[in-house]
Amino acid sequence: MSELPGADSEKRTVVTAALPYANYKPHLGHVAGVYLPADIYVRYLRLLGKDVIFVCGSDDHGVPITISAQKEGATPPEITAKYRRVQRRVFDGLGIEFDHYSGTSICPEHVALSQEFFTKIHERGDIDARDTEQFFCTTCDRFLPDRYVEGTCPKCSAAGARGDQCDTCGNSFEQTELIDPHCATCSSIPEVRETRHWFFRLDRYQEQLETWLDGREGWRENVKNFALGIVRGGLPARSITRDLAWGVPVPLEEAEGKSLYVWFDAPVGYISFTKEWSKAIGDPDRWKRYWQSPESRIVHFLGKDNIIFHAVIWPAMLMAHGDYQLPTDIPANEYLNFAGEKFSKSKGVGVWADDILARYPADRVRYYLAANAPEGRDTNFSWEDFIARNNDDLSDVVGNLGHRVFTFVDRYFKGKVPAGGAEGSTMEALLPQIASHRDRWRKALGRYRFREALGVAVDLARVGNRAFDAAEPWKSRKEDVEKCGRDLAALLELVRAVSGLLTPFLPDTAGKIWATFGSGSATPTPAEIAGLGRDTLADGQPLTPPGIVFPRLELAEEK
Ligand code: B3M
Ligand code: ZN
Repeated sequence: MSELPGADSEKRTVVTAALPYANYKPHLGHVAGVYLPADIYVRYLRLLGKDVIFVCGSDDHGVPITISAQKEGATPPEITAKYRRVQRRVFDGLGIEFDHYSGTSICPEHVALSQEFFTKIHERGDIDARDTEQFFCTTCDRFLPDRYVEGTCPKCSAAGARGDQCDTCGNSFEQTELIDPHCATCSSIPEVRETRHWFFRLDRYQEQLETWLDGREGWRENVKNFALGIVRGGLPARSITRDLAWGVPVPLEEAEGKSLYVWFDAPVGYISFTKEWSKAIGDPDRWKRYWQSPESRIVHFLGKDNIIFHAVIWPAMLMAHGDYQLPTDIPANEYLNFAGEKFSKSKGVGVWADDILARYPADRVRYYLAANAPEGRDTNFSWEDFIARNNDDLSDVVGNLGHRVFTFVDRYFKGKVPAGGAEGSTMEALLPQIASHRDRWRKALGRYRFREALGVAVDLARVGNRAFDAAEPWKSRKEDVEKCGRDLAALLELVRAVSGLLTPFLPDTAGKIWATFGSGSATPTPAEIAGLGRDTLADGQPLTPPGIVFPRLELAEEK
C-alpha cells in the first residue's frame, strides 16, 4: 500500500470537531457534517495503528449562550452544563468517541491560554484599540453586542436581521447600519454610544495567509477557494472584544468588564482541551507533540459556515502567536438538508439525533449519514430514503451475504471454516478483489472521501453475493462438497474483509461480524487490515456467527 494522506507512519494526528455552542440539541445536520466524519476518520487512523487523539467540547461563551440562558431563565453556567450533558449523550449514543470532551467555561487551562493568545498578539503590535460606536439599550442598561440587537437588513431589507449579520442574505455589516434597530430583549430603540474595542489586524496577515492557503495541497476545493476568496477580497481588522461579562476577560486593565469575542477564544479551546487531557492522563507535556511538533497533523472537521474562522482567522492567530503549528487540513462539509430545506430549530424543520436514536440503532443512523454525506455538495435527508438505503444496502447486500454464507457453513460444515485454496478456485478469484477494495477504501479515507470509502465496502459485499450465486453452493453441496467448502471458505474471507472495512463506519455491527472469526477482538488490528486479501482463516476454525445484524427496517409510524 502506498503512503497516503493520513497514513504516514512517522506522523501523529490531532483531530478536532467544531465545538458546539452549549445551547442546542444536535440535529442530524450537525452529526452528518462534523461529528460523524471526524469519528470515522479517527477510527480509520486507529485501525491503521496511528497515534491519534480526538478532542472536542462545548463552546460556552459569547452572546449565543447569554441569550439562550436569558430565554430559559437560567444562568450561563447552568445552561452550558445542561447542553454539554445533552450533547454528550447524543454523541455517546451515536458511538462518537472523543478522547477528551471538555467545555470552554470549565476547562481550567482555557482562560489563561486564550489570554496568552491575546497578550502575545497584542505585544507584537497586531491588536489595536479603537473607539467604536455600538448600540446601547438604556432600558436594559447595557451595550447590545452581536445578536442582542435586531432590525432590518441594510443589504436585502429582510426583517429579523440580528446584530451584524443577516441570515436571509448571508451578508455581514456594521451593527449600526441595521435599519429600525431594536433591543432583542426589551424591544426598545437603542442609542448609539462610544465604547473602546480591540481589533486584530488581520490585514497584516493577508499576504502570509494567501501564500499559505495557495500552497495547501489535497484540500477540498470548496474550502480552499472559499478561504482564498475571502483573503483576496481584503481582510479588514476584526473586533475581538465585546461588552459582555460572560466570557474570557480581556487581559488589559483598561478593558475591565469586557470579554474576548467568542470566536477568539473558541478555537484556542482545541489546544486548551488537549492540555487538560494531557494532565488527566498523567503526561502533562503530551499535548506539545500534537500542537507544537512539525511531525504532527492537525485536522479540523466543521461545517461550511465555520470555514472563515478555521481557514482564515484561526491560522492568522496561530501565525501571530508563533508557538503552534498551523492546521494541516480542514475537511469542511456542506449541509445535510431536510426535505430540501435547511435544518432549523426555530422552524421545527429537521430530525434530532436523540429522536432518531430512540427508534433506530446508532449504526443505521451512521450508515445513512455517511452514505449520504454532504461532501462537496448539500445532500438531503428523507425518512423514505433512510429506510431504503438501510434495507437496500445493509439488509439486502451486506446482511444477506453474511446470512447466506454463515447458514451454509453452519448447516453443511458444522459451523467451521471449510478447507479452502486450490487453483482456479473462487478463493483465487476473490482474494485480489478483497485487496484492491481495501486499497481503494484506504485511499478514499485518507482523502476524507467517506461516502466513497463506505461504498467500496458495500461493493465488496456485492462482489461476494455475485460469487455466491455463481458458485451455486446449494448444488455443489450435493454434487461436489469439497468444492462447495472451498467456495464458502473464500466467501468467509470476503465477509470478514467487508466487516473490517465497515468498522470505522459501523463500529457496533461490524465488530459483531468481525468477532465471528474468533480473533478475540471486535476490532481488526493494523496487521489484520494489511492482511486482508490473503487466505488467513485456519481450516476447521469454529465460527460464532452473530445472527441477523441488519434486519429490514420499517418506517416508524410517527416521525
Ligand atoms: N460554536 C459553531 C456552532 O456551534 C461554533 C464552532 C466553534 S469551533 C471553534 O454552530
Ligand atoms: Zn433592552
